[in-house]
Amino acid sequence: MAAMSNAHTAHATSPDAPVETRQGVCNLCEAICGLTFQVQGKRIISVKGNDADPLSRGHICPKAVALKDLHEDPDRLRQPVKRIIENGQTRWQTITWDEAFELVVEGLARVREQHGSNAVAVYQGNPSVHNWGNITHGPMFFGQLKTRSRFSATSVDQLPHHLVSHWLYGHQLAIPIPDVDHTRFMLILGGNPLASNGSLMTVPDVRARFKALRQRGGKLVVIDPRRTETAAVADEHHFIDPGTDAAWLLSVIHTLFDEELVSPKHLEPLLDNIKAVRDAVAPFRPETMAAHTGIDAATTRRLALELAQADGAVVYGRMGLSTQAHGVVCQWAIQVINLLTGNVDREGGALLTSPAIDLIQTRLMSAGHFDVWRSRVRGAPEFGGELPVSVMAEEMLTPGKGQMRALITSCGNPVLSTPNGRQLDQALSKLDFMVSIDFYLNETTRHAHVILPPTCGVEHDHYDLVFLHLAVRNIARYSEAVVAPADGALHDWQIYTELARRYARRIWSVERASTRQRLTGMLTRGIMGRLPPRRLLAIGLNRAKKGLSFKQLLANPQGVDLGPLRPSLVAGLQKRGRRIDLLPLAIRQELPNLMLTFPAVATSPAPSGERPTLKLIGRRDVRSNNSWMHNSERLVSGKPRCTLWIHPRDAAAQHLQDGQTVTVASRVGQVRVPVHVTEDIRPGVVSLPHGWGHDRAGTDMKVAQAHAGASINDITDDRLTERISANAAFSAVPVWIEAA
Ligand SMILES: Nc1nc2c(c(=O)[nH]1)N[C@H]1C(S)=C(S)[C@@H](COP(=O)(O)OP(=O)(O)OC[C@H]3O[C@@H](n4cnc5c(=O)[nH]c(N)nc54)[C@H](O)[C@@H]3O)O[C@H]1N2
Ligand SMILES: Nc1nc2c(c(=O)[nH]1)N[C@H]1C(S)=C(S)[C@@H](COP(=O)(O)OP(=O)(O)OC[C@H]3O[C@@H](n4cnc5c(=O)[nH]c(N)nc54)[C@H](O)[C@@H]3O)O[C@H]1N2
Ligand code: SF4
Ligand SMILES: [Mo]
Repeated sequence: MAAMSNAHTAHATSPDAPVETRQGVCNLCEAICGLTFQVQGKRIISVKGNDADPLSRGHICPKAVALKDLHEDPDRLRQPVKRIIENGQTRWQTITWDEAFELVVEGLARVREQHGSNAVAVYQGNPSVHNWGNITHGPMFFGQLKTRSRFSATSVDQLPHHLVSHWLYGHQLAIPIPDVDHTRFMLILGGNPLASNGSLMTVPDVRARFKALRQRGGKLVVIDPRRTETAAVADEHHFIDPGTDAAWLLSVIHTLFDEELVSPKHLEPLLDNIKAVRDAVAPFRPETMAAHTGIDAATTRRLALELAQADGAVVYGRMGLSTQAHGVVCQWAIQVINLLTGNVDREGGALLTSPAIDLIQTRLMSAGHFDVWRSRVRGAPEFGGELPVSVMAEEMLTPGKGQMRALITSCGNPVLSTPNGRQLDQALSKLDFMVSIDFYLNETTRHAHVILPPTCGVEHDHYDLVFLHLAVRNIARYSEAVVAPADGALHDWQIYTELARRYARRIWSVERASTRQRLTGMLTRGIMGRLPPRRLLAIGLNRAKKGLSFKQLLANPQGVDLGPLRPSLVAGLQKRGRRIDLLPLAIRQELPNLMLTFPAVATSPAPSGERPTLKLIGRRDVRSNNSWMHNSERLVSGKPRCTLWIHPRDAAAQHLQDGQTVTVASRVGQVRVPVHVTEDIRPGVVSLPHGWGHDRAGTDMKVAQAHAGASINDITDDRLTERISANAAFSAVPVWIEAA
């Protein structure tokens, strides 16, 4: 690829500029740690945890320091670029924002005119929820596309949580958060907060919090096919066969009934269908399930008893549970256990938060809807207006009416992060038009015709609309930008504002709209374009009437403590005259099938016909952040982290030595990676982290290329999905290995 003219003077600064201290935040993961930066002009000198922060209390991990690397990265795009093909060679040319916006609007509008609005697809990746300008101003643009072809990282992640909360508590974001600071019994399945720093549970400094849990006499139990960093600090760890958690959780519910441990207490008057649940779980005896899960019946019965008897207990399940064939049943069963033991909406159990800006009460986020329409090719259900991303490539590759021909990606790298990424890679190369809002030329954005690069995290302000909703303690915290952006740089929200304005003008020059529609649109865009996120926050706080003002937030950049989590769910439901139906129809229908589908994995024979089938699972590392912080030398240096964990028994069966390179093959493809032979993984299971595979041609991330690794999603399977929601099923993918 030709060199890019990419002046990276943003961090240049004069040596005699004063050194200043600024309080900011790390927006890389859900822990949202408060940070103290030392800056000189536009140069970041140091990054430290902020001891005064009421939530993160000084916590910091290696990734926060890499915010400086991201800011200074010479490979980071700082001006829009367009892709040009000259003599068969791809070249990226820097263009003005004006030209870029016009190209994008024209490219999208043309596809819409020729093929209809659903031919334009959208994929919004994970940082969309870590960068509030996307939430405040993105909808203004995306709404105008009037497309049903919307996708996001939700369907490779937490979709089952939303669906279950939507059913049980009436809102997709009504997700009860573990009261880690007060619980006396915490059972974690499929989550590794010591590496991930918590998810759907914003819990910075989690190591200290777990230590405190044990010091007050509480107990921490981990169920995971791997002996994880979290398992290492727990009282107990039990290996489970991947993909079988639903059977185990159902056997826990069975035990609660069987041993008369059901005691919903304050929840009792709200619960419907308790008896129906008892009947539905009757076949799931711990004694029978043990053969599937690998957890013996005595352990299951004991854990159910300890859980029921603890004065404040909580079961919590994350990624490893949501992204498996029975992810929805898993997340449903967890809620049912917490409800039947009276642990929802009580101190030490699981509680809703009371954020200063409440996305539920303000109706900024919809309650959610399910299966109102389905995808064209496979018939997968929508949730909340989005289709599961496992179907995105086939919708682009399958001809016919409604075929997707244009794509907008924002904050996402689906080529590395969605199942069967190679297929998507191909599909993207065939699109009529693609635009990416991203500051890297990476595995996904290299297919774009135009890339619009926003500012990076330290260059804009923050208020965490999403993760303050999910935090284990209520706080409010507004952080100003740490360093000023380069002249002419645009924030994500400004990009959306401009796209919205120009797209409306372009579309309405040919499409019909009523005068009223036009006027409302113009008014909304006119007002929103003048209101940066911080002004909206000030207005929101004012309206919320919780006695907290934007001025107060400005005066307390370390954050304002709003206290521990307090019961509010029951009162909220009662106010709305709502009850909790313990057995939603889809679950009622699914449970009888559950046993028939074990093992919950594809059964195609091994390519060689002989090699044993192993079950592939994922892994996160504290120094890695999904697919995109790999261009920081300080994070990727050292031992290679993209290794395949394998048990000594399975290694011996194929005469593999530690460090040896193997080929891992699945139905959809293969990768080559070194093995790490370890007893920390269950026999029959192998584990590979995601987000790697930076050796594709045409990217421009030099550090990442030098530490390429391989992409697990070249072997995960777009046909393996969660049975109800069609969320990606990354756990228990059948694979075969062979010395390379
Ligand atoms: N350092 C770092 N932190 C991150 C991220 C990152 O990439 N790096 N990503 C962020 C994001 S986007 C998210 S969503 C969160 C996710 O946060 P977590 O859910 O805590 O993520 P993981 O560390 O992947 O933990 C998943 C666990 O599930 C286990 N597992 C896999 N299959 C099964 C199974 O079938 N049953 C059971 N019981 N366990 C299983 C895996 O071994 C692993 O330990 O992390 C966030 N934080
Ligand atoms: N096999 C397997 N696959 C997985 C997972 C797994 O555990 N196993 N985990 C899944 C999970 S939980 C998630 S959340 C997804 C994540 O996958 P994605 O959401 O698709 O992508 P990320 O890897 O988070 O990449 C983020 C992209 O956004 C860009 N970016 C960063 N900040 C900003 C910003 O402020 N504005 C804009 N416009 N762009 C920005 C980065 O340059 C990068 O290109 O991966 C999923 N894929
Ligand atoms: S745990 Fe690390 S990556 Fe996550 S917010 Fe805190 S400093 Fe950032
Ligand atoms: Mo995620």
